[in-house]
Amino acid sequence: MREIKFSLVSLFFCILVYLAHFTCASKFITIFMFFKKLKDIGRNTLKIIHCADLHLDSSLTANFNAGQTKERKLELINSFERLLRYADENLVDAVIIAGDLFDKPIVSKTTKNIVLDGITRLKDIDFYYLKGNHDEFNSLDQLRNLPENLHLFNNEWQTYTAFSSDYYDITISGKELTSRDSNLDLEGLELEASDFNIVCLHGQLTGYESKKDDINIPLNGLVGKNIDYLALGHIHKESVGEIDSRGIYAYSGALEGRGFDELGEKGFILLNIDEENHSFTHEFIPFAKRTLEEVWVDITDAYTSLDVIELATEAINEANIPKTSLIKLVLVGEVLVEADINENVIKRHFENDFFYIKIVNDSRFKLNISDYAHEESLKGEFVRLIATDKELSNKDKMQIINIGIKALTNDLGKQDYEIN
Ligand SMILES: [Mn+2]
Repeated sequence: MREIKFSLVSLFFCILVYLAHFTCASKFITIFMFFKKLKDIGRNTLKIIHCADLHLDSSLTANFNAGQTKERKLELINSFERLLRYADENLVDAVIIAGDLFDKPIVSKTTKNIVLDGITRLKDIDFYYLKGNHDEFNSLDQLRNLPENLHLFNNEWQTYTAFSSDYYDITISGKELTSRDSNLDLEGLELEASDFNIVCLHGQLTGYESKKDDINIPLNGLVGKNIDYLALGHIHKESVGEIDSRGIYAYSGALEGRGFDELGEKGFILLNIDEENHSFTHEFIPFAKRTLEEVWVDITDAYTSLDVIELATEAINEANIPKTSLIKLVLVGEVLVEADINENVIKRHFENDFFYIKIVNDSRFKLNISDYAHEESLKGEFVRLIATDKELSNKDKMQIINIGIKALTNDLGKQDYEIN
């Protein structure tokens, strides 16, 4: 609908230019404001982005080298910049940031400026930013000259009338839950049944597996509150579910994955609200510059590092992983104790193919205890001693034997320990 709006606006602009010859500046402004309001007539779809958990200025120290950390930090900021460009180019009307825009209380000057400057430049888009547990304390609140199109929340319920149509209002409400005050106080949330109501919160919906220190949002408390869309932040994986017969909740997930506990596509949710019939659609838009992927490789029967490289290449190709990704290669299966598998060689092989690769060797040694029944060696003695122990569980026996054999065959070098 914004296309129609633009053609209308350009037509009116021509008239305005013509009128400007005849009118004084103040009248010109009045007429301009009139046409600015007029442009809202005739449109019937509103586009709203729901994003969360951008964690700008995250330290990202785990696993990366210094160069990768610096690059990835810049990419997180760049993704926010890209999101602003997307909103502008796709004629989005509002952006909801459901918490954890920043990773820490202290935000770099550059990051703060990019956020504020970026929002200021998009005057036609309203930003609704609710703080999360990571950015509960940040300096935006203390700034005097916040952009006019940036709307904040606090620890009391606050409802903004984001848009008004001939039919009803579209409201955006929120309450910041903090470590000091995590009481949802649902009695303070009153929404008109006739409006289209969006509620924004940052925390853990109960029903999810929750950590001890999490800020919980009991889903059953939100039933019957006239919520159409609950825009949530805190869980970094996108998910959507039902609140009641009227509304749905959604976690947009993070905009970029930062560690191997945040695998797969990351992005935001785009809402299209049809003003005329009070309906809306929601769509997950994958947006991350890079994704983190986990690839499991069964290396059973591999004997050398090159065997593993061959198997891993197959698995990576099959998973169709882009070169921009960060990969965790998990080696599983059972290998012979005599096999020589060097993780550094494998890592180096793939290092230039991807942004980052991590090798986790979860494979186990293959061992047939009966093979050692008659072996006259320290190894044989050791295996028999552990295998016949009556106190140890089978699992423990295998582990002890694996470690012992590894020590005897690899770490103790090429010395001959055979008993004569
Ligand atoms: Mn959070």
